[in-house]
This record gives sequence, C-alpha cells and structure tokens, in this order.
Amino acid sequence: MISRIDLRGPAFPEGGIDRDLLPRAELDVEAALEKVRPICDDVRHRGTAALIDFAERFDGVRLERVRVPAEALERALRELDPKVRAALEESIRRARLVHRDQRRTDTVTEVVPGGTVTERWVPVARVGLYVPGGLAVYPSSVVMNVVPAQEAGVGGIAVTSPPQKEFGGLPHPTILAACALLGVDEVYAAGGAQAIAMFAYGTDECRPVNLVTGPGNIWVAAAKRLLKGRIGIDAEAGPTEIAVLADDTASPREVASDLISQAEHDPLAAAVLVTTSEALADAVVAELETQVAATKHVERITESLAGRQSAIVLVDTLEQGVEVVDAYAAEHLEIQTADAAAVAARIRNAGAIFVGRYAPVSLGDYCAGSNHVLPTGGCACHSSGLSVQSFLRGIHVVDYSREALADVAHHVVTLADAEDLPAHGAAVRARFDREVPGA
Ligand code: HSO
Ligand code: ZN
Repeated sequence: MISRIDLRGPAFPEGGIDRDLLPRAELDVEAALEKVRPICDDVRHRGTAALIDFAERFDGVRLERVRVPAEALERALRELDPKVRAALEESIRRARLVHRDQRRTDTVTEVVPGGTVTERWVPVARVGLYVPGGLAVYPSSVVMNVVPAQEAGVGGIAVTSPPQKEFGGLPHPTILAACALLGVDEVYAAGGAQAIAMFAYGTDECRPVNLVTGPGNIWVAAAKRLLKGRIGIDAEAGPTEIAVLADDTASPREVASDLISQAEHDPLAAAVLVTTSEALADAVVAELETQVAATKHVERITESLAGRQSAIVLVDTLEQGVEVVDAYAAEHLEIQTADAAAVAARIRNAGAIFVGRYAPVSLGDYCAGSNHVLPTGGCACHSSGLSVQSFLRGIHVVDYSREALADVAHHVVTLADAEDLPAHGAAVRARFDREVPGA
C-alpha cells in the first residue's frame, strides 16, 4: 500500500540530496489561476450578488446575505456541545500562552550619538482569515488564525468559511461557535476563490482587508497567488504532510497511527517514514494494514498512503535520515528515536518538529499551544508557520540630529556619486549652508 525508497548502501546520494528525491503531490496552482481569474473579477464588479451566485453554484445553497448575523453566532455558541466548548477553550488558552510570548517589543538602536533607528512593530490594520470547510470542518483552524492575530493587536478581524447547505447556508455551527468564543463577530459565509476576492476587493458587506491568512484548497491558493500584492498573504497552503524520522526504538503502532492521522485529511496528503530500521518499516506496514481498515475515512487514507507523495525511506544511519528529512522540509516532522531531543536539535527544515512519542502531530493540531497553520510543499526551508509575527510589520523610524547628519554627510555624498545619483547627495547638502563637512 505504501511504496519504499531504499537509500541504503551506495544508493544514498552523497554530496547533497535533491529536494525532489521524495515526491510530493502535484498541485498545479498555475493552471487553476485561469479558472479563478473570472471568479475574482466577478466579485470585484458585482460584490455580494456575485458571492451569492457562486454559493449557489459551488455550495448548492442560495444565500440572502453573506455576512453571518450576530444571532447565528450567539445561537451556535449556546448550542455548542459543552465538551467541545471545554476542549476549544483549552486549545485557545494554550495557544494564547505561546502566541503571547511571541509579541515583539520595539528596539531602539543608537547608531551614533544623536542618531537612532527604532524598529516599531505595528499590527496590520485589518485581516481576513480563511477557514476551510471541504472534506472536514476546522474550528481548530479558527483558533490557530484568530489567536495570533489578536495577540499581535490586529484591530479588524474578519473570518470566512464556506456556506453549508445542511446548515441553511451558514458556515458549520462549530466554526461559528469558535468565532463567538474568541470574540470575533465579523464572519462571512463564503468559500473558495470568491472568498479571497471578497477580502481583497471588498463588497457592500465586507470592507477590504490588508492581509489574508489561513489554509484552503487549490482554488484558495490560486486566488491568493492572483491577488497577492493587493493583499498580503501568509502562504499558499498545499495538502498536509507528515514525516516521521524513526529508529528501531520507535513503536510501529504509534508511528502507523500518526501517519494515518494526517493521511485522514486528504487523498493528496503525504505520509513519509524515514527509518534506519527495516524491521520497523515492515512492522509499520503491517500496522497500517490493520489500522487503516478500522478507520472511518478508509478511502481517503488508503489513497493518500498509496499515492506517490507517500513513502517509507530506508537509510543506513540517523545522520542520513536527518539529511533526508531536511531536504524534504516537511510541514510536520516527528522524531521517534532514542534521544529524540538531540536529533530534533539537528533539524534545520520543518514547519514544526514533534519530539518523542508523547508529542504526536494530533496534539499540535489541537492542543499543544503551537500553531497548526504551517508551510507545506517544501516551503519550510524558507518560511515559518503562522505566528504573531505574521500579523506585524516592523517600521524603521529614523531620527538624526543636525550634528549626527553632518558627521556622516560626506559618506552619503560619496555613495550617491558612486551610484551616479547626485541629487541624493544634494538633498543632504541642502541641510548645510557650507559645503558638506569632509566632502
Ligand atoms: N494537520 C492540519 C491541521 C488540522 N488537523 C486541523 C486537524 N484539524 C494541518 O496542520
Ligand atoms: Zn491534522
């Protein structure tokens, strides 16, 4: 059911691993661009009327309005299962602890006496948070988007999630309840590319936002790519990925259950085991066979594990294993080895690292306190997951006295001349009656 890649012995690529060594799901965002362009244009020109038409076409439900009324949010919270409420509250509490610690304080650097550069951290004014609602509904993603935005001090937070036919065109009630729990009262029933266009262009119901974050399907990713620039985006999220680096001390049962847990998201989800132990690989395969049959979403999981994006990779040493997982740069990486913390400390590329058997990815999905909106598709080699930082901008505030400028003026003039931009130098000279000192 899951393919094997044997990199033992001479098969191990010495001198650097090609990032394509481990295949990933093909996601042709470029091709999707042409499909989402007319959708975004329509929302731009017709606003709410276009959103209502798209909801009818794609979600099979005719809406009267796109903005979710306050009563619907209140009702969803009132009717929320108390156990789910308690779990969401704990998830929020832990996420707040971690994200609160990410807040930044301004730094003031005295470059020279009388010359300072302050880095002032300013939250984005208004953000649009996308919460998917396709194969599964994700109230946990409401938490993971809203908490860092709130801790960053963002003033305007709007959430959107696809309308659900069975709930009369509202987003899923648990999503609405999560918004209400977090104190978010601006919620829309819009999904796909049209939701991103609503955020980017604005409608009579929704003012345009500055930044859009949150995972979504290929249409959401394509709309983000199309509208980037007009709006800021976090990342174009692709199908979820789990990589596990394990040796012969790992439990086959636990490793298999973790691979299955993320395969459960999507037929295109990737589950990768990198191991030094052939015995573990065999035992994990046996476990997968029995465990998958007993899960609810058998088809999705089977497709994910059998897909070319999933594999078991055999290596001779843990050092090689570290090289492989670093080249892959997984969204989630579990370390299931002896002295897992020491191995984890050597990893350079991963969206999030889960250390040892008591830190499964599912914990991070809901209740670790960490964020679960993470870079996919190898983007972990250059990007981080969602955090308070995602919602801040660092503005340099430059403050120099006359003396401090006079002191460095000749260097500015010299560099301006070297770039053949004499007007730059002149702008500094204009501050002084006499020639620039030292020039
Ligand atoms: N593993 C997903 C997040 C999630 N899992 C939400 C369950 N619910 C991407 O990190
Ligand atoms: Zn998950």
